[in-house]
Amino acid sequence: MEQTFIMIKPDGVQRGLIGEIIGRFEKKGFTLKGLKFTTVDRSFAEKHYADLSAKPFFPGLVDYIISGPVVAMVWAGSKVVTTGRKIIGATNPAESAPGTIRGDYAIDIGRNVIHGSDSVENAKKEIALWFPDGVTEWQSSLHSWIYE
Ligand code: DAT
Ligand code: MG
Repeated sequence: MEQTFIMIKPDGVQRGLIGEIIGRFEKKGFTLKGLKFTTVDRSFAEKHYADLSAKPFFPGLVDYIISGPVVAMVWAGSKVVTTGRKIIGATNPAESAPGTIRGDYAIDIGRNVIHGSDSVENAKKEIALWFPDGVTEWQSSLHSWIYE
């Protein structure tokens, strides 16, 4: 099954959105495979966002990600990378549709509550970075009620 890396950013944690966000992925039918409540240091955050290192907002982005605890997760399911991005909404909350996480809970692009991998390839890289010891393999007993 396809996997994606989802992270509730420090603002999402501080604003008490952990349960709400996990609930959206859970109720959709995706399967939780990894979960970690942690803070990361500057060099780790820079590695996670390495592709954006040339952007003018990069230093502020890294400061924000290391400013408090985050919830790092691996979710599995059919097309979970693309569907996860749809659940999250557009990068800029001003353009995120209502009903998406960013559309419902964020205003500024630099406080957009949640991260989700943008491709299967990047999901693999991000999962390897955040969960070097692997994830928890299991199959939900609901599987046959969610997939035909
Ligand atoms: P996404 O998080 O939707 O995958 P991204 O990978 O392009 O978006 O950028 C990572 C994060 O960087 C994004 O969630 C918020 C921040 N960011 C992106 N573009 C920005 C901009 N123009 N100004 C400020 N922050 C920005
Ligand atoms: Mg991205």
